Amino acid sequence: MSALDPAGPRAANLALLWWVMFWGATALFALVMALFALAYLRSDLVARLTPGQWIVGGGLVLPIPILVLLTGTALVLGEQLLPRGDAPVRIEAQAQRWNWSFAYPGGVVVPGETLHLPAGVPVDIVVTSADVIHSFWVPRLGGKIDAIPGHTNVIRLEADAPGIYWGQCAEYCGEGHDGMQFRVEAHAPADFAALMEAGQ
Ligand SMILES: [Cu+2]
Repeated sequence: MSALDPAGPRAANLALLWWVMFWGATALFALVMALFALAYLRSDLVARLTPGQWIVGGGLVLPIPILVLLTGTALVLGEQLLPRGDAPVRIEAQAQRWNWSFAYPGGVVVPGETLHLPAGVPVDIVVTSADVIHSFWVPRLGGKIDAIPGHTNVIRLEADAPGIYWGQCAEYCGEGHDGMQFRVEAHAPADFAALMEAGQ
């Protein structure tokens, strides 16, 4: 159930962003440590820099390219996650302490507490809550979104291939929160269509 083990294009975006942030932070840390070491080992060299050079170097030259890179990556990758237009499939998910229920288009009922999806196509999940604020999260398929009573939030997910994935409530909601998992099953599109047919 790791967000760093993506199984769909949206989760892949998020994992890539994580790695960019991780390596960006690592590079910055290494740079600061190198300057720190330099100050000890070659203090004569460091002492030659004027305060103005420190301010321009450390306050402008160093952070601007890094901020442009990190913010730019976050904007481009995050933008691609937005649910633009209508996805081919729209499924409602309702959270309640401490489980999830799912409703399919056309009043289709699928027994069990599994969220069924077609693989290879974007799916919009319309998320709400019956009681307190929860959060809908399937780490391997996409980001997370709040489940708020009296309000619906839409998140778009996509699974590359059929398989079983797991979701978890990501907002502390009481003593049953840690057990508030749900099973997600992605089917080949024909199998998903058959499942919807059978549930009518
Ligand atoms: Cu919770």
